[in-house]
Amino acid sequence: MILYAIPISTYSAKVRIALETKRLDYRMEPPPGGYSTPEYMQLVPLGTIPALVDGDFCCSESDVLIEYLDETHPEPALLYGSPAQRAQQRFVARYHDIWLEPHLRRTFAHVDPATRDEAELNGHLDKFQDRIDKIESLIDPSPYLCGNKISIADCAFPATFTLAELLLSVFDRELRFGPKVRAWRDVVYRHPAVKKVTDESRAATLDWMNSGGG
Ligand SMILES: N[C@@H](CCC(=O)N[C@@H](CS)C(=O)NCC(=O)O)C(=O)O
Repeated sequence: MILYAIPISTYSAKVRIALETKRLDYRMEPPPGGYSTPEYMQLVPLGTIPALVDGDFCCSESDVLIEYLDETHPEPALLYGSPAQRAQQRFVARYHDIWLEPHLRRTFAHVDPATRDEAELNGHLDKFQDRIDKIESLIDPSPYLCGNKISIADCAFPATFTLAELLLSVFDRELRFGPKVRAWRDVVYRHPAVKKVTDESRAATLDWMNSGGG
């Protein structure tokens, strides 16, 4: 399989955690021509990473890819338990993508102090922190977010929090995590697939930041 991805991409890290958890063979390649280019959009119409190629199959959208991997390679399952448990796992995964991560993404435009709008930046940072606080009422880690094993729910948050910690230090802010998220973080970053992928994405992000973030 080929995963079109780059090491600093948090959504790519999310799918890599699934691939590594399932111990699948894959090759990570940068999107041909770069993401959102006409060349890449011939392969992946939305132009986003990650995208997965598996024989004739070529698709994007991280949750779709994880569900595809779960159907084609069921063990270990990343959606498991009763329909209600699986719905909760999808819900928490979706909470990350729709309600939490976009507020972090909106801060990217303010990394350069020369073009920073402090009021707008603070609004995004406050909202991102609110959405982290909200997680406390959505989960009951046991010890993973939705059960006793890693699931689709656990795949996206690790790289987003790693990036957030690096980025917020640039803005002189600190992330605050509630007790449930802290307990989950103590466990999840020790999971071999999560550790491997987040160690690599942290190193790549630091290189990118030290090189001026261009
Ligand atoms: N909803 C998408 C989001 C993926 C995404 O935003 N990827 C970023 C890189 S982390 C990207 O490709 N950005 C390029 C663009 O938005 O054109 C998913 O879950 O895969």
